Amino acid sequence: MRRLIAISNRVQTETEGENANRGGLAVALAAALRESSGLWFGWSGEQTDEFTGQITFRKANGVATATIDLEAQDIDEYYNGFANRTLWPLFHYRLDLTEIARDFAGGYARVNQRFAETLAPLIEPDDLVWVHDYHLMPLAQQLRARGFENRIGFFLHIPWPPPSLLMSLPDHRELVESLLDYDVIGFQSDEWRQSFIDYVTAHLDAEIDGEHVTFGARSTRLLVCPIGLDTADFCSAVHSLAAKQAETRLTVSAVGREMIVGVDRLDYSKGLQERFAAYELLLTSRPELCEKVFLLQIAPPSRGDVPSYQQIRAELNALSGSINGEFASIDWVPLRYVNQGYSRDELFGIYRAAKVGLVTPLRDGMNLVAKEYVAAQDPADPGVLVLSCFAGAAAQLESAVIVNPHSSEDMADGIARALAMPLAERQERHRAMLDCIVKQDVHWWSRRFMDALGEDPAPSAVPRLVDATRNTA
Ligand code: ADQ
Repeated sequence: MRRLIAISNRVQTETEGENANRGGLAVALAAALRESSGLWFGWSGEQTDEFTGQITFRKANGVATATIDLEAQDIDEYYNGFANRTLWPLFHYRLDLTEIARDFAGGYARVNQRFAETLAPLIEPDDLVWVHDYHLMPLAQQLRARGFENRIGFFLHIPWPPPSLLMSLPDHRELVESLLDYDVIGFQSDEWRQSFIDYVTAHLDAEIDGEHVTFGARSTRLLVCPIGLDTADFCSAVHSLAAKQAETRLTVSAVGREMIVGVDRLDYSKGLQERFAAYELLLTSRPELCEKVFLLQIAPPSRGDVPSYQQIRAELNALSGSINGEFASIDWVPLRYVNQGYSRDELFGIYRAAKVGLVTPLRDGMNLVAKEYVAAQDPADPGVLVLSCFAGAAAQLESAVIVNPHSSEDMADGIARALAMPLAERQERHRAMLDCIVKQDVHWWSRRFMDALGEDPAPSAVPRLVDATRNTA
């Protein structure tokens, strides 16, 4: 088996441990790397006075890691700047929150260069290189410039925006061209791949042939490869004490009321304000539900250095206060809003205690919480997933109650429908979703991507053919 070198912005180090609040990427990557005895390279999350390129090698949860520290200016311009204030909002269709600054773009280019320089001595000719996410799009170009001809793949965990949005980025063309130095680009759903193809077709002199795009001498495969859960590992929590305790604690404190749960990083893409507004409408329009239900929203803060995140946090504090002020009684708190992280086992118990799982992002590459909620249910008496049509997960979990997160009315209807759903329908929907979550788990995902990465390159001279992936109707 060829060695895998995975590269992502952050690498989870041992000190953060299994119980830390880890993003979807960290959970998925650890599983993929353990399987292939690979090396995981990235930023430690630490700041240094001056960048030296010194690498710290560790073993974390069975995975070999190599990390570097970054300077304050790098963190400001590359991470908080271009990654989180430019690309993240833009790629989540939030042009209103997208900040364009040359310093940010300069920092992004500099850190990608530093990653390539530091990583170069670690790469052997036969290694497969797998780069993750929007922080590191130009990395293949940087490695190619240093003479590396390894197979290099890129997986985009977030959406790819339509061309008209992407063009707000001053260097949109350079960014896309740099991506075409990869051999494989993976997308979470066909919608994001199609947006990429739309851009390449309209703005570059590139040729599309089925799944391949040829630009200059290189052919890149565009692969739809939805990320999955480490389902077996996650479901093993059914036997854990922490899960049982969390479930019991919630069931007891619910005193017979039905629980609706939301679990999200505190991020504007997750549609939390819209969700609170829909819940408020649910209580206003269906007073018979008052005292009968409550919403537990778990939302640990993230990216606290970015102003838009400070703002959304303040808005959510105000909204939750106002909902509780309006509806609460002496022994009923309609909205329990918690800014805290929980272990995976505790989350399993929390999901299992909830009659409804509310996953309503305005835009999301995939959304693993939707899959975790389904996986944690008791098949004999499962809860119902209410899922945004704008999450990548909606393409796979078609048996969820699908809602439009921009419409409070649609969401309130969806929640009411979920609360009233008969057992047989709940079981049927759950079975269909669980089947997909078990079959297309994280191992399926990494194998699918690695198979594409390891396969022989497509011929570089591809005849000009009709673009078979476009709907020309
Ligand atoms: P994220 O935006 O971080 O990831 P998501 O897929 O929802 O989003 O994953 C969040 C993870 O964090 C889940 O595993 C969840 O259990 C965990 N988590 C959330 N709240 C927590 C809490 N309070 N305590 C502990 N853990 C918590 C990005 C993209 C997604 C994509 C993933 C993976 O934005 O669209 O699904 O990468 O590709």
